[in-house]
Amino acid sequence: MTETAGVSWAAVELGGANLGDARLNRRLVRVAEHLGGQPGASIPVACGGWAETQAAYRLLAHEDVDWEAVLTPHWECSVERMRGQPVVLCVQDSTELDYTAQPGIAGLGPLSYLRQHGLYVHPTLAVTPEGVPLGVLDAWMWTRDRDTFGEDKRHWPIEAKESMRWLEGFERCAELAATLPDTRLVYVADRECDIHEFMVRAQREAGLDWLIRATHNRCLAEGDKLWDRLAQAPVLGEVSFILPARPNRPSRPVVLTVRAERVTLHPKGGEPVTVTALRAREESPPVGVEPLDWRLLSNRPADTLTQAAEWIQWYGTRWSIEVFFRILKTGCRVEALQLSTLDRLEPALALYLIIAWRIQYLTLLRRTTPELPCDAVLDPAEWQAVYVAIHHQPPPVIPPPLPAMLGWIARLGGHLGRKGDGPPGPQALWIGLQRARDLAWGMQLASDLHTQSTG
Ligand SMILES: [Mn+2]
Repeated sequence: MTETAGVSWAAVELGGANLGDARLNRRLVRVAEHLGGQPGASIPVACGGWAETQAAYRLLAHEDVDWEAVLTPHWECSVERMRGQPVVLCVQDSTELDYTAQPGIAGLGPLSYLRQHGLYVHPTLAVTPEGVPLGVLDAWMWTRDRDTFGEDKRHWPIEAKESMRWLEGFERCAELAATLPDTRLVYVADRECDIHEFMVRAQREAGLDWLIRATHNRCLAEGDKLWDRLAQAPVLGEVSFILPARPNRPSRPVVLTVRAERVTLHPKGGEPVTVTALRAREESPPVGVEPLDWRLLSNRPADTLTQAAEWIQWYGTRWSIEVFFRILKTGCRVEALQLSTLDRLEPALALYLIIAWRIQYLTLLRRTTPELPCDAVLDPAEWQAVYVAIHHQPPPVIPPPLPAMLGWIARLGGHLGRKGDGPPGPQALWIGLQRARDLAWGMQLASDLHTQSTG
């Protein structure tokens, strides 16, 4: 594509790449522009031609291009976005990527079942407490071993277990926390992270707070059990909020009774760990509805209702990573990627992690930063094309505000914007963004032809 007036988002986000060769660095940016322009398309369709497609495949196959090299420049940009924030939640979770439909990809392993074929990804998403994603900080990827599949691994050392990902992810956040003295980082994870070795490791780290959901009724130092103790812990008060809708749950107002107590977990033969245990429970849910009941653990005290309410809100923000996975799988369709080996799939997935983050970032900015001009996140060619398509007028000199622009992009993506439709979601935005990219390309082409015929 011919050059546009400004610098593309991919050049900003990945321009700092160091793949050991300037041409390779430039190719990474170009491939990201192509794939990001049509996130749901196959690589050949997104690249828009055989030569560009070949260049993308060569990039992914290059021995110096692995997933970490692809993510490194994005990490650096993410850290800069985090720097201005008082609090950043480092949310981790795992998801499986199923390539059973493509048995030809070498290097994959079984998933939940031996007949499945794929890999696991365990990213860390940096999110503000309001839910604005700031970047992907880590992306542990692993495959299961066919030979030990189904074996009882409980006696395995933690280093050999898949659970190690939670500790490794914690280490990575702790390293980051040391470089961000003015930002408080909080590691947030779901029940899968209720691992004693994790808490032992985490209690040695002063610079990183953590908040996880409990799943085990653990033994306490005094000989009683965690669930019993929590049931009798002092009530701090009540918090009420509107529980947002989820795929299989409508939105509803909830009132949670909050209890918290400092306890020492002491498993037989294990190291004692002192934590705050908090329980937030819906005492009178609507008839026939499962009550909300969260048991959370953290290194920090929760002595007041205000502190406890903050934790509950932060744990609620963990949902951002589920939305992120949806964008990655449904929006970017990464499980349809057709590559011959895991070595090529991993850098491609790293690119799509960045693309998925960008879609989520754009969606959330609409709600949180009304004063931001649209060129803060969109390419000039993109926003100008959207403006022309919606208004049938030349674009203004001053870029319109981002929320208005995202509304127009969502309209291109099928969001009707009627009263009661609510704000556009990621789907309308990613479809709209693809259309914006096509429109920008068409306008550029028309303008080039015009220049040729008149010049
Ligand atoms: Mn999980």
